[in-house]
Amino acid sequence: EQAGAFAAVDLGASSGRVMVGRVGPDTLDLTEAHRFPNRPVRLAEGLRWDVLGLYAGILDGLRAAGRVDSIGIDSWGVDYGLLDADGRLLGNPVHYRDARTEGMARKAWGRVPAERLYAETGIQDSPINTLYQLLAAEGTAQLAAATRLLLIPDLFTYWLTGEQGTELTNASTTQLIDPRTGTWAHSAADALGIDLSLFAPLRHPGDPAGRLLAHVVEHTGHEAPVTTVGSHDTASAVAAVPAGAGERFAYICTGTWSLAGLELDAPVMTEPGRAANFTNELGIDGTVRYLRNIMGLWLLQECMRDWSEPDVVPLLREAAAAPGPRSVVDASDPAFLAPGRMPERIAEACRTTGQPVPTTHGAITRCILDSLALAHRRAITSAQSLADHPVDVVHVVGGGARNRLLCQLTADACGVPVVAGPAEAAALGNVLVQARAHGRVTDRAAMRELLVRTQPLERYEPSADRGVWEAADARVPRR
Ligand code: LFR
Repeated sequence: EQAGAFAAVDLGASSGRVMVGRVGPDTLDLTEAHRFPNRPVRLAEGLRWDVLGLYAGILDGLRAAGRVDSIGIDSWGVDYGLLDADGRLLGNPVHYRDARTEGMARKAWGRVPAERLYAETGIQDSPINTLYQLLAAEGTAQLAAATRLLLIPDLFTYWLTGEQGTELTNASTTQLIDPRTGTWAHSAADALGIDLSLFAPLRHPGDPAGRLLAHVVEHTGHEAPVTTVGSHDTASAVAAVPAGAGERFAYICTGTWSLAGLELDAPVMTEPGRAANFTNELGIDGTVRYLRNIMGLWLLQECMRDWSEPDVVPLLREAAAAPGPRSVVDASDPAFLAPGRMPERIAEACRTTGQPVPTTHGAITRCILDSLALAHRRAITSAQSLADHPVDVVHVVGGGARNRLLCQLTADACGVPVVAGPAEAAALGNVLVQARAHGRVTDRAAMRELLVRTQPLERYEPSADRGVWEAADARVPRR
C-alpha cells in the first residue's frame, strides 16, 4: 500500500519550516522541504512579527514540498492579526514579547476577579495571553478598524485558501475559551468588554480548512486541501508524544519555551492550581494540557545573542564539564520574558538569591540548564499532585530532546527516567492529525503506536543523588 504525503508548516519563534511526512501502515518519515528564519522586527512602536516574510517562506516551502495529499499549519500561540471589513490585514501582528501588556492583568481583574477568570477559562496568568493583548489594544485606531481577528496559523490558512476560522487548540491560548465545554467563555468575555464576534467560527483538528487559491497553486505548482491540525504547536507536539498504551507519563515540550505537564481528559480548575499558575490548554480530541510555561532555551538563545556566539556545541561541552547544580534561577519567572541583556539579568537573579554569580560562558550555560531542570522538576511534581495523576516517565520532545545534558539533568532533577524524542514533535503531530483525517491512521492510540515503532528515542536514567536537587530547590524562592 502506498503512503500518504502530508506537508506540515511548523512555525517557531526563531524559524519556520515546511516538512513532508510520509505515513503508511508501518512508516512515518519526515523530511525537511524548506527552512527559513523568523526574525521579529523592532519598530519605534514595539516588537512585530514579519508575517509577509513568513508567508513567503511558507509558499516557497510548499513549492519545494512537491505534490502532497494535504497541508496543515501550526505555530506558537496567543498572537493574531486584525483584518478590516475588506478582509485586509491591518498592520503587522504584535509579538507576544512586546511590553504593551504590562499592567493588563490588573486591568482585567478590575473587570473580572482573577479567581472567576480562572474558574471560567482555566488559563494561567501570563503577560502574553491574547486577552491581555486585546486589553492593551483597547482604544487604538487599529482595533477600532478591525472586524476580524485571526490567530497566526489561521491567518496563513486564510491567505492560502480564502477561508476564515478559529482553530480550537490555539483558541484556548487566548484565555477566552471555557475548556470544560470547548466553546467561548461568553460571560467572562462580556464582563471584560471583549467582542467575541471578532473571532471567526471555531474549527477543530481534522476539519477541512479549504483548498489553495488559484494564485497560490500557480506559485506552488500543486493543488491541495488544507486540513485543520492542532494549530497550536504545543498541541501538535503533545499529540506526537511517543507514549505506549497505558503508560503513565508527563511531557516536556522543549524549544524556545519549555512546556511541562500532563495530558488529561478533563481540566483541573482549582484554586491551588491557579495559585501554582497551571494552565488548562486544549489538545486534540478533547484532551487538556495541564502545564506550566517555563522560559526554556530562550534563556540560552538570548545569552548567545548577547555574546555573539552562534555555536551552541562548545557552550554545552563547557557546561557539561562545569560543576552543578550550583547557582540556579527561577526559569518560570516572567522577568525573563523580554529580550535583551540576558547574562546580566541571570547574574542579578543569582545575586539576589545569595548564590555565586557564574562568570564564564560555560558556567552561565550550566546555570541555565540546571535552572531549566529545576523548573521541570517543580512543574512535574506540582502537576502530579494538583491533578492527582502520578507518572512513571517524562517524555522530552521538541528541539531540546537533542540536548543530551538538558535531558540528563531533567531526569536527575525529576527523579524519573526521561525518554527523549522526537525533536520534530510539532511537525509530526501536525502530519499525524492530517493522516488520520485522510484515513491513513485510525485513531490517537494508533498515532502514538506508530511513533513508538518508528521514531528513534533515547532513554536517560536518573542519578541516585536526589539531595543536590532538593538543595537547589531550596535556594530559589517560589513565586
Ligand atoms: C511554544 C508556545 C507555547 C506558548 C508560547 C507563546 O512555541 O506555543 O505553548 O505559550 O509559544 O505562544
